[in-house]
Amino acid sequence: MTTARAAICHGSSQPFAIADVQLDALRPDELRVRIVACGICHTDLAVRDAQLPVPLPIVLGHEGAGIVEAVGSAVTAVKPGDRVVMSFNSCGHCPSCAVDAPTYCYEFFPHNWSGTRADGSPTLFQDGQPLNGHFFGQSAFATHAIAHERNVVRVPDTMDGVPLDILAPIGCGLMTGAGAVLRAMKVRAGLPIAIWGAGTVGMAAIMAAKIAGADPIIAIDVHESRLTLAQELGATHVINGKDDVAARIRDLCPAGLGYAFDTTGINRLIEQAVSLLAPMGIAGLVGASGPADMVSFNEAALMGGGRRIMGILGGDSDLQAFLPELMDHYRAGRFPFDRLIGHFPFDAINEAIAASESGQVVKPVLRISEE
Ligand code: CXF
Ligand code: ZN
Repeated sequence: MTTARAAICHGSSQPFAIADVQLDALRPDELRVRIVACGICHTDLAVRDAQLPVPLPIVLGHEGAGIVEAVGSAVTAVKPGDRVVMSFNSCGHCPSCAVDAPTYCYEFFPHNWSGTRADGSPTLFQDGQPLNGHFFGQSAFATHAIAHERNVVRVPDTMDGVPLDILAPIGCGLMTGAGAVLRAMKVRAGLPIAIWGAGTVGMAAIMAAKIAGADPIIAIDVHESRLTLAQELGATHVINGKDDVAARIRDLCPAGLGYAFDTTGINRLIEQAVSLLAPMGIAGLVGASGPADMVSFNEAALMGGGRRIMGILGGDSDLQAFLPELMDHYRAGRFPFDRLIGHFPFDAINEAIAASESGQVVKPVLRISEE
């Protein structure tokens, strides 16, 4: 067993507490990563707040980056010493995985949210007792994590010199926003897009919309500081959500939107987004609303105009192909997501969460060990 320091989440009533834990021995298809940095995502906080069916207490963290320390006998894709970024896990053999759409893995829950390996065995222990972990096949709020070939991506040598504490968050909200634009909706040059919500996912969508050549690129948020940053990252127009958003969009795009992208999950805004589509327009939905919520839309307009509503998870990302593509965009200056990051020491995990919740930092990243 390997000893690690990990931040344990006991629920919303207590701060995360850093403690010693033990990692199980590696199985043939697993690898151990020494974590250098890990981003904090709203999904971590949704688990803390018991909004997702993930068992507590648990070691969270699903935007880890680090150095491979050891590999099981069946692992061939990476070797000790490799720099890797981590993302969600998947089974590799269901109908979705078979068409390289692993975000829709039929076995997503056991591989990511069960608190154990997919077969139910624990990867973490504390004082000899099993501890929930293996969150997104990693649990990277820790100095070390057990991961899999399918949820780690070797950082290409072209990225030498780009630190892991910048690359860490690439495998979640950033790929979700960019993948929604580039992979799912396949945004075409010259068509208008509006993006509701300028957090990590929305900002990634704005940068990707600029890469795709969308025009205009309209960002909507209620925080002026985010609208300013959105403009710096590629938004051609910004609208404060407190204003009359629909009227402003109709002014800017009288024929309607080619793409309406909602990252908020607020039903009123989803309905607004759908109502503003041009013929053949696509409404991409990535924000999570309540599990029992319903939205409504006008069927005749949707059908008659060939409009589409598309639910998108994880930007339809195929990790091994898409994360290196995003890293290339970063290196070329087209995807400057480092502008969103605020760094915190591992011990300051609770301060980092507070900075995210107050809106002060778009993407907090914990520095866990030296690269
Ligand atoms: C996930 C959901 C499943 C695919 C990757 C991204 N969201 C995490 O916060
Ligand atoms: Zn996430």
